[in-house]
Amino acid sequence: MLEKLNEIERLGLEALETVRDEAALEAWRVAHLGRSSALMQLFNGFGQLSKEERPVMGQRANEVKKALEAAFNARSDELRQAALKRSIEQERLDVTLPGRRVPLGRLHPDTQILRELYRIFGEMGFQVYCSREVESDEYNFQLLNFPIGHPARDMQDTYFVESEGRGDNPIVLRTHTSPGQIRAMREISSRNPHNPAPVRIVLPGMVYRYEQVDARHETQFDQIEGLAVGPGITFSDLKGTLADLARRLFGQNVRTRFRASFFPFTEPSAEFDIECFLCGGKGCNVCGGGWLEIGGCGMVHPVVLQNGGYDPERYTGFAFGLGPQRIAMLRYGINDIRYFWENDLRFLEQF
Ligand code: FA5
Repeated sequence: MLEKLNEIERLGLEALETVRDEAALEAWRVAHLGRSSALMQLFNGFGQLSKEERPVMGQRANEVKKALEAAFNARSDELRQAALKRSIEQERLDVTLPGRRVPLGRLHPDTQILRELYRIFGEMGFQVYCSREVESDEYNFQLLNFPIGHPARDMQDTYFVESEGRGDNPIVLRTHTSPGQIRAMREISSRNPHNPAPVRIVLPGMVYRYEQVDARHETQFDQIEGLAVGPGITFSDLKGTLADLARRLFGQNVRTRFRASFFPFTEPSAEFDIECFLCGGKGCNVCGGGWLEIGGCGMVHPVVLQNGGYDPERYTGFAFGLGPQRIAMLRYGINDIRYFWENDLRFLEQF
């Protein structure tokens, strides 16, 4: 039996030499130290030994068991160390590699131009007033002196969102920022109806029209409305304000012009144009004839003043509605307005 024990020890230690990974090590443990291993079988057979033999064999069997366990633990440590070494070598962190660039966002060109407009108008004493994007027909048209069926509505053929049960006052996506004029005047005049405070505000925001889309027309675009109401405001104030705006945006030598026009809510009315920088005034597919229309403007119509709570006998005012995207087109040399909302990074990354 002693020989058998020596054999078990020798075979076990030899087999351990060939173990190269955790799975093989576990298989070795089951084969050489597990319940059905030759060694354990021997332990089970000790009952049949004589009294004299039992302690001698028992001692030797325990020595073999300890030797195999110690060899197992040592091999297990070696394998763990080897695995660690391998993973350190293979997954080495090279701290000298340049980091991955995190793409940074930036402000949309439309937001950039709007912020510049807020700054310029702020310096001129205008406050920013926010009005609603979903309007009623009453505010979008009627209170601005466009009665039902007025032909001037055709210029702003539009999106009505809810008509049922609302008679002559359907809900509409606003077609211009001008309804904000009424909302602002009503809000300010309601604070002191007999002696309302003067108004000097700009109203930015999205507007929506059913439009034939081309290089300078979109169906969704933004406007920035301006409104100044007070005693003694004249058309010269309007011209001076817009000409000054153009100089602050494009420099002292910018050429501007006012063309007579018609809006039901201003009288007299004009269009405000800036010489097209894209073609140098020669005429291109963006401007048409060398000038790009930037906005409409005029003196606030007496009916509109009245609808806003201002007595037209005591107050006058001017208003304008500009297209910030058209301004950005001239400013940044963008030759098609459709680029603005296409979300094409090749366009957006240029600003
Ligand atoms: C109006 O919307 C008037 N509410 C402006 C106004 C305000 C006049 C206050 C008098 C007093 P108009 O439709 O011309 O006017 O539009 C004004 C500006 O918005 C245009 O000059 C242009 O810069 C811009 N705009 C108009 N239609 C489009 C469009 N489809 N796409 C992009 N920009 C447009």
